[in-house]
Amino acid sequence: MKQVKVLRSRPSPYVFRVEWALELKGVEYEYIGEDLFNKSDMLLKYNPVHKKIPVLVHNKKPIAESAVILEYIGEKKYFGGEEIGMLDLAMGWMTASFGVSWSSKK
Ligand SMILES: N[C@@H](CCC(=O)N[C@@H](CS)C(=O)NCC(=O)O)C(=O)O
Repeated sequence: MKQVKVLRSRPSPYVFRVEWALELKGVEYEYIGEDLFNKSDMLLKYNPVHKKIPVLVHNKKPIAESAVILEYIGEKKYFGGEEIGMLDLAMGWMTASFGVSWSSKK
């Protein structure tokens, strides 16, 4: 079982940015698809205030709000690797979402 999960739904620019940051860091993660018209108990539990995706779950700890998630992923202490630049985050997910450079996930 993977330690990192992303509650997501497509298409969502917020989710793309988070997934792109994980790809840049080389972090393996599991997708958990959400039906935003019928939100799961997991989403309601992990993001009880806003009830929105994305939510990152790392070692059972939920983190909501894409900007907060990106900051968390960028921190060396959690996932190591290189620091992620703002340009990578701002632009990278666009190419990824069009299938230009997405490495392992289609
Ligand atoms: N400020 C949030 C916005 C996230 C957001 O708006 N997510 C949308 C999908 S793109 C959502 O979950 N909508 C469901 C709803 O509003 O009930 C973030 O940056 O994570």
